Amino acid sequence: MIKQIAFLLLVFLILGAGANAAPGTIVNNVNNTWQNTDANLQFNCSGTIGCKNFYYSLNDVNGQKGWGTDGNIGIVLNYDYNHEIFYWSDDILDSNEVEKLLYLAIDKTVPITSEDYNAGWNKLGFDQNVKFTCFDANSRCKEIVYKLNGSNQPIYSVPIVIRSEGNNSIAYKSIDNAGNAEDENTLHVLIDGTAPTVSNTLPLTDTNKARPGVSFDVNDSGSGVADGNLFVDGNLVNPTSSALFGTGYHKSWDFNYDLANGTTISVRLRTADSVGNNSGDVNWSFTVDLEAPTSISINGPSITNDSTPTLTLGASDGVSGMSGGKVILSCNGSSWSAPIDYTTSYSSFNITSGNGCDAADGNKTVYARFRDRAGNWNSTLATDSGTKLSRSYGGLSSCAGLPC
Ligand SMILES: [Ca+2]
Ligand SMILES: [Ca+2]
Ligand SMILES: [Ca+2]
Repeated sequence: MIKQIAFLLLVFLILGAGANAAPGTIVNNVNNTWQNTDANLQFNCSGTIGCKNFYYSLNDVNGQKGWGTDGNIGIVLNYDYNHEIFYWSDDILDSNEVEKLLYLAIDKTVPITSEDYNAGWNKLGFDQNVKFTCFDANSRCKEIVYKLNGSNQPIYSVPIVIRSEGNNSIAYKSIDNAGNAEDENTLHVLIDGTAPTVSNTLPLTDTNKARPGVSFDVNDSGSGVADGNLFVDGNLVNPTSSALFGTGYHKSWDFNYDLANGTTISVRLRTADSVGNNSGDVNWSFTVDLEAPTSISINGPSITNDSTPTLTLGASDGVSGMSGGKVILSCNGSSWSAPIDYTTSYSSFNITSGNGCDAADGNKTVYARFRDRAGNWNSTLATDSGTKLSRSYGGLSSCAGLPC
């Protein structure tokens, strides 16, 4: 029995001395998820009698490297792919290791977000949906994040609904499963609920022009003025919007024939912005006054020691009238005071200085010119040849020029 055991042990030792265990290759730096950087794989081999060759198949391309003496082989993967690597080693007695397989996924490419929304101006009262779609060819999309008017929002999941008037900004980007983040994009949802405003309607209530220009300003805070119809005395004078509106929104239209004195004209303007908000009718009217004031007069005290004596003024006007009219005064008929509102009694004109006046005692002459509300002066400003009234003053005291 002992002999039999000894024999079996001897056989085992002999067989064991002649057998050779295949080498074992391991790999480091393997990331089991998608990564957005290059992969530097480090292979190491261990074998009882020394590793000889390293064999690999990278994405069906075969390669071979000798182990040499350092026992370390590196392979760099630097492009997007879910890389498939078969690898094994043999040793100096050509014992082959069983083939091994690893996958390594690289994605260095950012995802792309597409958007679906109405890019132009929209009318208030209608929901505006903004839909985002993310595309990523490798690791696939993880999430879409966005900010609405600068405020961070929950992860995008369903179409965003915008209802607020104004310029609503949405900044957004997608992120993939490897952590690649797209550069932020911004879109704008434009909603306009405010009608255009009309201002500076001219002429005012009266004009002194026989062919006045009808003009107005239109502005719109949102989508812009897009349409307008101007009616003068009930007649549509500018039937097309392009003729009315451009970039400045100040428009005018001139009569091409003379209007008679006393004619009253009514004007109606209808405007709308680009999304249809309507200003409604804007109405104004004016009357043509082509005649200067009449029955003009100026009177003052016959003698005074007051450098600003009370002047009694008078004028009448047939169409626009003197309410809102003006007066200018002068001592020589050529140098005039600034216009003052028309009044029948005025005591602020200094007859001893300025406007052609001097400080000397003696007779003074004061000239007056009158303008009606529509702007008609009773003579031109450039000369004194028009209608003027004068009044002589005398006997200014020795303290002339000073209120004594
Ligand atoms: Ca990607
Ligand atoms: Ca508007
Ligand atoms: Ca008049």
